[in-house]
Amino acid sequence: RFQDSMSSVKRHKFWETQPVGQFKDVGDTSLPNGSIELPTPLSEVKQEPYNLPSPYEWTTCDMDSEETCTEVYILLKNNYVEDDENLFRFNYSKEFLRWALRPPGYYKSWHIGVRAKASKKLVAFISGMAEINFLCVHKKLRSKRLAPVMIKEVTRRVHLENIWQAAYTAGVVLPTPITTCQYWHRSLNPKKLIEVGFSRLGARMTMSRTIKLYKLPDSPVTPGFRKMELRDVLAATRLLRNYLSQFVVSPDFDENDVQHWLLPTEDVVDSYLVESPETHDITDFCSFYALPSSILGNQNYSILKAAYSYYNVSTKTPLFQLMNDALIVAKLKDFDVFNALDVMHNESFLKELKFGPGDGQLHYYLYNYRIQNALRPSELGLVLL
Ligand code: NHW
Repeated sequence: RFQDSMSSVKRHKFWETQPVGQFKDVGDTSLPNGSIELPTPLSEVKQEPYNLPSPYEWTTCDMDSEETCTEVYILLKNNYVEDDENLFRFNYSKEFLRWALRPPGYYKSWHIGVRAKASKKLVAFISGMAEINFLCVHKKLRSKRLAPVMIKEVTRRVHLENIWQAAYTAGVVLPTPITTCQYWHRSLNPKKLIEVGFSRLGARMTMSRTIKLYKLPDSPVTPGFRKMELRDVLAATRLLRNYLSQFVVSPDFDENDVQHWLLPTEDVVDSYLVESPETHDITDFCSFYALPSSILGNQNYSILKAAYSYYNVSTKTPLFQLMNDALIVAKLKDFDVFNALDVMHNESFLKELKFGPGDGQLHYYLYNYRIQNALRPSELGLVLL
């Protein structure tokens, strides 16, 4: 077959052994949607951890401990995801990590670290929330096949809780994405973005015309637009559950989840809603999380402040107007850029609100669940951190 794309020709020695959609099965309509492997009795799940290369040992990272949280923070700050040109690296804050890793009902045993036995230095990390995230191996230990052992170990610990599926995203192509999304970026501080190499001055544009182009009003325009509070959790949960039910893949949030994931936490996550001035009904909702990146090797700036669109629901305020208000409050909070994926109904406002397409793609995956027909990004109702 001559039409195989590069990615489907490439061998994946590890991923070919795992219960995930395989490239060779793409287009085979005889395969059913759903679980690839059936759950096994818990007594048959391997009881001991996988073996690591002998200089290393497993550690469970206690995220309640300030010291351990700092170790995880530093590992990720120095070794986690960079852009293709190595200009920026994610810099998840400690507060963010504590929030992301301790949702309602989380398992401490799913915060898995690897230490060098001799120095006790933390050299790798992976975490499970049955959403798998923060897989990171120290730069000096790359390409030693440590990642497959970590993935097998997190899988084992998830299985021990009688959970058999998981979701994850990655910038790399693996067998087999359920959908591939694109990041879009809305400049809030175009001058800084251009100075640090995040964006470029457009053709036939001057700096002052660019600044004018991205200028926003000083305050939100929608009457009744305000920050979400604890008393809004029930209304926000209803709004979100109703909205998310239309997508092929989406989270099943209850009130506890909404309180944890969406109630504003300073410098971590922010949510706003529209309360009708007449009826006091909550009609619309928008949210974003704060994920700064380190700027590598710039004299003037060390941190890029980025807001990432999270979950947005409009029932009365047009979505583009709601998101325009989200941009306004993000700008007031001094974010440099507002990022959004083309998931859910985001396509409908991206161009109109002057987002530009990024070069990064984000692939979404499910572990042990086959979806034979790839989804369109707009059929996906899931945002991972
Ligand atoms: S994506 C962010 C991942 N982290 C980074 O990019 C940080 C910088 N990079 C690194 O630290 C969000 C290393 O490069 C890592 C790979 C550790 C990525 N996902 O050890 P080796 C997440 O955290 C495969 C999955 O030699 P390395 C999501 C690769 O294809 N697999 O490589 C995490 C190859 O396998 P193959 C990935 O560079 C989801 C093998 O690893 C991957 O030293 C995890 C090579 O290993 C990635 N991002 O370390 C899966 N990157 O078959 C969860 C590479 O191709 C699954 N690989 O030969 C679900 C589990 C739970 C199930 C429960 C039922």
